[in-house]
Amino acid sequence: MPRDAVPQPVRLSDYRPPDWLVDTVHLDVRLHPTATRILARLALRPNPEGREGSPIVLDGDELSLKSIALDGTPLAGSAYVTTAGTLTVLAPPQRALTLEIETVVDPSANTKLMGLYRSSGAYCTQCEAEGFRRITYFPDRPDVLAVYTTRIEAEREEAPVLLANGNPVESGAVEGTSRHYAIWHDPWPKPSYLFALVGGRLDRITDHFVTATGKKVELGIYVEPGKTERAGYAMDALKRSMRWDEEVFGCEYDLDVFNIVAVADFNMGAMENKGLNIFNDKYVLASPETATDADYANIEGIIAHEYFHNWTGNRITCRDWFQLCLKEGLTVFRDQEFSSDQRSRPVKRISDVRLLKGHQFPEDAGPLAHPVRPSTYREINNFYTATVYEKGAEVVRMLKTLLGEEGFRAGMDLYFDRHDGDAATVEDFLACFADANGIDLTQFALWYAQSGTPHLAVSGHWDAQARTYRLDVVQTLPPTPGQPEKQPMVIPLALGLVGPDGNDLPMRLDDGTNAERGVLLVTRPRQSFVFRDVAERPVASLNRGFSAPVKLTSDLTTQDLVFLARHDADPFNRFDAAQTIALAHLVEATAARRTGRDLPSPAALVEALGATLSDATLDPAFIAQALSVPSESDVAREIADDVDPDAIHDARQALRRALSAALRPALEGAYDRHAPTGAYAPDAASAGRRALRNACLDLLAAGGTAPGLARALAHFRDADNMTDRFLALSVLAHNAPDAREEALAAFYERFRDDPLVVDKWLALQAQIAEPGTLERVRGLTGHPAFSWGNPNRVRSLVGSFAGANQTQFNRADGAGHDFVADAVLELDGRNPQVAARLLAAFKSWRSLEPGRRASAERALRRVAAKPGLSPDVGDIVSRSLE
Ligand code: 0A1
Ligand code: ZN
Repeated sequence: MPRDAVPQPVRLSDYRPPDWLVDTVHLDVRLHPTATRILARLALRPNPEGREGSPIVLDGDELSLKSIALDGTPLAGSAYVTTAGTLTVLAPPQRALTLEIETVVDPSANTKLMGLYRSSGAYCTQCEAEGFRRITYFPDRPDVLAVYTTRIEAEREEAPVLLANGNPVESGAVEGTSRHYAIWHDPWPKPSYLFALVGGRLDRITDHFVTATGKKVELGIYVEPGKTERAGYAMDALKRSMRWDEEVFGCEYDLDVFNIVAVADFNMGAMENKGLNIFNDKYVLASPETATDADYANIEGIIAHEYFHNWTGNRITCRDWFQLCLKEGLTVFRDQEFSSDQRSRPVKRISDVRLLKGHQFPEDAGPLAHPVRPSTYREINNFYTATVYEKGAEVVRMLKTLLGEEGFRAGMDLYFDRHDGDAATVEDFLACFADANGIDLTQFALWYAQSGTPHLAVSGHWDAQARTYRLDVVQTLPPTPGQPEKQPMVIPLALGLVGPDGNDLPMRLDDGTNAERGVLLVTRPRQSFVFRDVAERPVASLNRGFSAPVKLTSDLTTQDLVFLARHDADPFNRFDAAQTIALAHLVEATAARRTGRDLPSPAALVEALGATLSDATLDPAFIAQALSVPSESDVAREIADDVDPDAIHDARQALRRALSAALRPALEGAYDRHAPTGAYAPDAASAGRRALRNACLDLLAAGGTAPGLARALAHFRDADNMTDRFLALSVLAHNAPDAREEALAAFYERFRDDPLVVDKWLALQAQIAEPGTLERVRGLTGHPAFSWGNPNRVRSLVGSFAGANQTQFNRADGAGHDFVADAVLELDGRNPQVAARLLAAFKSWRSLEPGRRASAERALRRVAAKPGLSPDVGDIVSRSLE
């Protein structure tokens, strides 16, 4: 396919089973830096469910075909045809047969990082979603499951380590040469997207795990030479994940070995290849000097995520890519639960919801909105989104809320039982929960089909005489691209009625039933729920634990919210009450900024946060979350229309300054009380203490007051770990223009040889909300530490500028938009996936005020007009402009 051909949309409704199946794949891969030879032997047979008499159509992309033979006989040129994307064997015998195909690829020239490529000299692969076709011709679709045997051969000097999926079978020297080989066999049938191999000069750490039934699994984590000391935490997280999946889901590991390889050049976070996970090294390597507490938590979560895919993704895979959420939403849910069990559940929930609101809600509200299960796509790489992952996880969480712990587990057990070895669909998944619980999930299934964030408007009415409390709920779902009309959803609304003493009142509905597990089922556009025997006016604590991914508005007063922030038994809502006060304040303050009116008073928020700060029963990590006021993009989302990022920034800065002044003694007290007591440890309790101390410092220094900055300088100087050092650096960079350059330079000098730390340095500078930042970022693209070829560097510098610097990306003069558009065009020829992700930063452009909206549109149109765009960027830009 020519690079600029706009691919035809693929539609879910067009799904047909494959015409040919592949039972086994034998690969012989001769690694070479520029000409790697792949000999593939495929055992194929016609699919009884396919179309009779079909040709064999194989996918291929940028392959050089050397030979092809059918049952040992070379195929005549007239017996097959190739196009840029396919190889078709014409009129094949309609029986089991063998194809032997020899291809050559150039891994050193592979800048897309899909298929076989090189990272710091090592060979590695990335096959999801459609990368296997860049290694050999194959029916590269997830419903073709085969058993793979892989022989890898390489110069021993260049690649002493040779890994592939499954179990090791044999290895040795290639007689009379400087080469060696290894053979791996994976007994579990798998789709091609789970294939992987690695060859290189790598160091490793090893350990083992004994499964619930007593089988010993050898564990290995491979890293660049000299970095083994930083792999220990990942290994620990892996073993905890393996145990947890046995205990919580009854899932046991199923091979003799489990290997992880960390590479420096990777398009995404990590990949769950069977028995051979390949990771972006950012999510493996950690030491107290180089990684923050957030990095440790990410490593734990992503190691778990990839490991959990072994059952949800690998043993049960997806029938087609429309079903991506079947593995991703479910596996995110599982990793969230794991981290909740390892750490503080409420704090984990708060940070997950922050992520959801910060990334998924804007996606759902803009031109790139799509259902959790899309019904059409032009480029599947563009659907590894917050909607498929994070909203997909919320949908699974709602199932659990609806069915309860036991009902949910029964559904999961049935799913594992019924579909082990299958390429399944969302319908298959839901049927397991429906069957195991004897319920109908037809309406619930709308969560997979309708895009957009539902809105719930709730009002409460207490009747003192009748001693009843009525909740009126109105449900709406806004139109989204391609979905002008919506049907009402099933919304599990967890709630509590909080009495004047701060305790929950019993909840009895007027039909005599208890609101089961404290959850109301909202299923209609308008619904009322009446509670009886309510002797006192309650305050409704709504959507507890964020039981449904909805935008909720209510008639709660500011006083009610302050009350909930102090007393709610549900920690998430306690947090959320203060955030709601802050958000309302910021929206009002932003409007005041734009019209020159006086800023509103932050007294209610000061009261709520003051109470939180002085509550000794609260977890420090929770207090830290409470202290961090909604982000600029949270405020932009709330305003939704005619957004002026500068006004938002000013309003938010003013609020932080006001909080800093009003809460100073309490903040200083908490800062001092949470000073480190011993050497750094990454556990949740220690991290929580640091988080609180750092949140206090961050507020104390807001606005650059002298005592706050003095504290920050001391914090920077005295830090003995990256969490503290980087927080202090960031406080200085944002608030102390005079101290900034020296601190940034000192930090760079110290960590210049450590690319993952340099990434933090790049990202921080890109986020400074000042007009000089664009020039700084432009300059940094020429810095020796920066490279357009490494996705982590690009995301840190350009991605942070576009995604985490609202005022400078959306500069009034349009220069921020132009810079990012130029970066996208620069990158597209090299790595379309990274370019397309960067371009998605424009997803909220329509909500900007007219001047900025016009400049964003101009930038997008300029991208759209460029000839030869990749399908990835072409797809994002056309949907953004639709
Ligand atoms: N399945 C992986 C995500 C992933 C998707 C595509 C990739 O290609 C570049 C890489 C990774 C996960 O969910 O972790
Ligand atoms: Zn995943």
